[in-house]
Amino acid sequence: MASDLNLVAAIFAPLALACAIGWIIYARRLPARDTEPDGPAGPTGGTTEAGHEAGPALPAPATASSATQELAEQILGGHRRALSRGITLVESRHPRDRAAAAGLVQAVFANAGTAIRIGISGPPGVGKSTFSEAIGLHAIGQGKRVAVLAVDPSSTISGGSILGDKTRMERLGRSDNAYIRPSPSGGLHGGIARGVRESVTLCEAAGFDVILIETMGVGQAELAVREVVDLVALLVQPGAGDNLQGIKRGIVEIADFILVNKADGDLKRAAELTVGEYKRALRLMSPPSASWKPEVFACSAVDGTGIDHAWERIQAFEAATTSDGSRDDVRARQAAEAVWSYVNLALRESFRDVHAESQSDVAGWEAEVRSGRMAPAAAATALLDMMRDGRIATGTAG
Ligand SMILES: Nc1nc2c(ncn2[C@@H]2O[C@H](COP(=O)(O)OP(=O)(O)O)[C@@H](O)[C@H]2O)c(=O)[nH]1
Ligand SMILES: [Mg+2]
Repeated sequence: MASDLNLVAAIFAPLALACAIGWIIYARRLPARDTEPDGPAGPTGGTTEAGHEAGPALPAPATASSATQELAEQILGGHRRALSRGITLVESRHPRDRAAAAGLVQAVFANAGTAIRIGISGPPGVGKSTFSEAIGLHAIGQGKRVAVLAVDPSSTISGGSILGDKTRMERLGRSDNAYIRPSPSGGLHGGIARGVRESVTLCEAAGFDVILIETMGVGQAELAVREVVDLVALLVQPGAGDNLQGIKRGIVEIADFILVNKADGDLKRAAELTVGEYKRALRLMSPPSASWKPEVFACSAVDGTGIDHAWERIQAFEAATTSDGSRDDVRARQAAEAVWSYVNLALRESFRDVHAESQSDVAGWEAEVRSGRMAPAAAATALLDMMRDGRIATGTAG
């Protein structure tokens, strides 16, 4: 015990000394940096002259630039190219786009929130894209306007799979009442692509009242999509008898619907058996929402079996969760959660965009942690202190 403490002291004393010296050196450089025309200053600087000290500040994006305002109006007018440009903006990884993206979303925000948001999950090849097209066309037949946001895992690897999805949804893509947007999975944060929540808002503002979000078939994304949708439909393969053992319980637990797809041809019988197995398995699990008991049924995205039923049950879900208020509760929680996810992301990015002089510090602390010399929490504290001292480039809004 005592020797442990000695060891810790032996490791930390030089580190603490190094940090202290580092702070002194950097603190002396601070004034020079504060004069840079670098947009809003860091958390410790410039707040008084900006007048931010009076109460909770209103979101800066409320003052969208005229270009952003124009784009917002075009989106509200239902212009597809504007919608695509808007989505590109909210997906952007450039910190300099962040303010414009937030301004755009804020400018249309009052006109959003109107769609039913549906997550389509399941392993690659199960038929998510085919199902999205089938149910999308069905909904359009019922007078709806449908947007599909497809996050493709393989797009960054093969570069070709987005095209594959587009061809798969060719019929839907031809409809004036559909909008299909494949998103590269490159900008993942928290498992879903960057900007998905904002893209949903933009699609709603453009008048789409059904939003389908096809997630990549990996566990993390399937859990994360729950943060932006009202309901999750999990597609599974027929004949899952043996691999029912291997079902990722967590993923089944987030599903409001389990759809055994490909219930056609030779697989019809297997699909029915699989439905029974999932129904039995679900009885042992707790439903994701108190106001909805998950449903299991078979469908075929190819021959259309069960698609009308799926749509009818989705609407039943919508009716049940809007009338008891649970949908709004869920959305409120999602939105609040999203605030912290952005803060999280922006903080991380601030460290990525750290001032050149401090870059070696950031790298140094990470190296200390990697090598096992420093505890992660201590490094995080040191990094946050750096930010408080203004040695991090937080002025990325411009
Ligand atoms: N037999 C049959 N094949 C299907 C069905 N749905 C999709 N497929 C096929 O399964 C393959 C993968 O479909 P896709 O929609 O791209 O799957 P995703 O990776 O989950 O998006 C394609 O060859 C589809 O034609 C279905 O209901 N029945
Ligand atoms: Mg697909």
